[in-house]
Amino acid sequence: MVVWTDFERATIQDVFSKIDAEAIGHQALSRCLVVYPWTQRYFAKFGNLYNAAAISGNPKVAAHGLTVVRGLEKAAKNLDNIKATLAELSVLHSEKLHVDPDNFKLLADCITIVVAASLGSCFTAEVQGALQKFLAVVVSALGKQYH
Ligand code: HNI
Repeated sequence: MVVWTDFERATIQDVFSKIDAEAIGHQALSRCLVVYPWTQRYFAKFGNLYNAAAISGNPKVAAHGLTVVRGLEKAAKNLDNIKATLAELSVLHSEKLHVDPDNFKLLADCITIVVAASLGSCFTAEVQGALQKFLAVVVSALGKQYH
């Protein structure tokens, strides 16, 4: 089981209370689809992903970005049980969506970047450490149901 310090627990809750979930989700998913264009293949039914402007202007990308952050919030509320909390989501990504689990880390890095930009000087090295540890645990949990 993952051990969390009091600082990490408080920081993770603080980050999720400070960020604008809709904006962060939208920006992170848009960035992922632009920086790692192969991730677009999973979102064929979203329609126009032709270039960066089309991606960030696509309402389905915005809506799905928020869905991703809602998933992260659920994990943040269950820090001592992230694996079980995300087990169903892991099965979905593996068995139904067939998402290559390497992509989880790529989206997690985009989330780190947009949270950093949003929090500015509040995003200290210690805050980054806590957030990246949290995201690494989420990435691992999402990959758990892959065989
Ligand atoms: Ni992901 C659906 C959370 C990474 C492709 N994804 C979801 C849902 C959540 C979610 C929540 C909605 C499930 C449901 O409907 O029951 N995804 C997350 C989280 C991460 C993540 C927390 C990592 C931080 N997903 C990824 C990545 C890809 C991805 C990296 C592909 C590159 N996800 C999808 C697709 C769907 C999806 C595709 C279905 C979308 C739809 O609308 O049908």
